[in-house]
Amino acid sequence: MDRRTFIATAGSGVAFALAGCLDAQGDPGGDNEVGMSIDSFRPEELTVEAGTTVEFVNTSSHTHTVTAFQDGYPDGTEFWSTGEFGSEDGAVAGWNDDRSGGLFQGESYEHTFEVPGEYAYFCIPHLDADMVGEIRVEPL
Ligand SMILES: [Cu+2]
Repeated sequence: MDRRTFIATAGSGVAFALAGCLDAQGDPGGDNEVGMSIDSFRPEELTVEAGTTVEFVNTSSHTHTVTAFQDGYPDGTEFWSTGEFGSEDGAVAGWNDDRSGGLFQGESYEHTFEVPGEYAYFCIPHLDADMVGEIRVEPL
């Protein structure tokens, strides 16, 4: 198998795995995945090892965001969010302007957590419903 064939094969494998993540309950299908109901992250708390890429999958019919709290991530790491905003204020403004950062039904967002610590995040349109979550990253 030459390199190009290998890449094409690997790519289709990823797509297949993604489709397998979704189920009817709004729950994710894998260890390092967070699904979503209409107003909550599932699970709300997830513990992973440093260096893990977590996939946030919108398993609901509502549009959500995954947005770090401005004071909710360890020193030495950067703000993270759908839409790749640089701050919580920027993410909120983007959402209010034109729904930037919105994750629609079936879409997913990935973030890799390299530094141990606690990462608190929320969904901008559903903060009033207490749609918040936390990723706890443990040292290897
Ligand atoms: Cu939401």
